[in-house]
Amino acid sequence: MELLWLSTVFLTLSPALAFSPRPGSPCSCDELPRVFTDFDGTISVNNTILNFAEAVYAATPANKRTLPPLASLLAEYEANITKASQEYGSQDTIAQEVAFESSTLRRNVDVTLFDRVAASGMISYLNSSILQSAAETVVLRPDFWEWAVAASRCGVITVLSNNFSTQWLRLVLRTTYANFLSANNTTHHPTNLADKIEVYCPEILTTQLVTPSPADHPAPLHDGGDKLVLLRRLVRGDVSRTLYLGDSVDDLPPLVGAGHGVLMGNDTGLMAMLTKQGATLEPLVDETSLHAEGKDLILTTGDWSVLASIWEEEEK
Ligand SMILES: *[C@@H]1O[C@H](CO)[C@@H](O)[C@H](O)[C@H]1NC(C)=O
Ligand SMILES: *[C@@H]1O[C@H](CO)[C@@H](O)[C@H](O)[C@H]1NC(C)=O
Ligand SMILES: *[C@@H]1O[C@H](CO)[C@@H](O)[C@H](O)[C@H]1NC(C)=O
Ligand SMILES: *[C@@H]1O[C@H](CO)[C@@H](O)[C@H](O)[C@H]1NC(C)=O
Ligand SMILES: *[C@@H]1O[C@H](CO)[C@@H](O)[C@H](O)[C@H]1NC(C)=O
Ligand SMILES: CC(=O)N[C@H]1CO[C@H](CO)[C@@H](O)[C@@H]1O
Ligand SMILES: CC(=O)N[C@H]1CO[C@H](CO)[C@@H](O)[C@@H]1O
Repeated sequence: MELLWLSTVFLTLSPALAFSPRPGSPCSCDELPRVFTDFDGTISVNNTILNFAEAVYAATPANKRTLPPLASLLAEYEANITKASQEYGSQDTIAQEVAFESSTLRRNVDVTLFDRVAASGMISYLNSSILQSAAETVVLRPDFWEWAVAASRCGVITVLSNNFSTQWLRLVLRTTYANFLSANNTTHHPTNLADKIEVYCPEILTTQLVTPSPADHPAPLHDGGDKLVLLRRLVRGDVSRTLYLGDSVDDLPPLVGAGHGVLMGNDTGLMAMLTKQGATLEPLVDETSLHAEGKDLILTTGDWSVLASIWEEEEK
């Protein structure tokens, strides 16, 4: 089943596969890995599924709210993750944690929530203007767009997300990039960068509320294991020159399964847990960090500023 949808995704989307620095590009991008990144909490400060969910609740007339209040729904979801974790058994090592985050038990928690929200009918009250207002409330981590401007000259940027809507993430990209352009001296920035970022994410919307982009790839990604399987397919199994960025334990399979992993956001609690399970955490300092090797080595950074300087440096 999983293999079936993944091969469908793979076959449909093969044009996005090739890592090809722009012809005539002034930079020497060869030293830099191809980047795959989580969205919620990694590109954004916000867990943007919450901005989206708040918009859904606000749009639905009170007598049509077939789901419990958002806070209760999320508490139930968290309780379901805890229950799955306890049923799964020990997660004392990185390998066990990766296995749990890729397990059917864990995946089903997210699938259950997704299916329940889809079946509630509440999504149907959204419209373009409500979504646009919600997108304006999303805050990105510092220097994401500075990094993306530099990195786009070195090839494709790919988002792998478990969020509920590809259209929603596209709108957030377009909205935050437009705000970034208007706030900066952007004479040499590409105007369509927000549409060049490849986005692989589930799609809960059944109507087109956001102008489509050729880089939209609705795909049933419901846990970190799904992300790693897709990442591997997109590079035809050779992960040696890949980098995955994520902010949470859900991202552990691609964080340790990609060529290199960068944990975004300086989450000290999570960092302590990963160290206890046997991972080696090292701060991302400069370009040499991206060549460091080691089993379960995870680089850490607070925001996109170091990455921006690495990619900008490579262009000179
Ligand atoms: C998004 O993040 C900003 C900055 O941390 C915060 O003020 C806002 O409440 C967040 N929005 C949601 C919906 O979580
Ligand atoms: C939690 O799990 C139960 C049992 O599978 C399910 O009925 C319920 O909808 C789940 N809650 C959420 C919020 O996903
Ligand atoms: C979108 O929905 C809101 C709230 O239900 C409503 O006020 C608004 O008129 C709608 N806009 C469009 C363009 O349909
Ligand atoms: C804006 O960028 C252009 C091109 O790089 C440069 O020539 C110009 O001086 C800059 N303007 C300001 C106000 O920084
Ligand atoms: C994250 O940690 C690094 C290394 O300890 C530090 O240099 C950076 O300032 C921190 N960033 C944030 C946003 O806390
Ligand atoms: C409800 C849900 O699945 N939200 C997910 C949105 O994406 C972030 C990051 O990928 C996950 O941490 C959330 O669990
Ligand atoms: C390079 C640059 O000037 N970046 C600025 C662009 O605008 C944002 C505000 O949206 C600033 O935070 C950046 O520093």
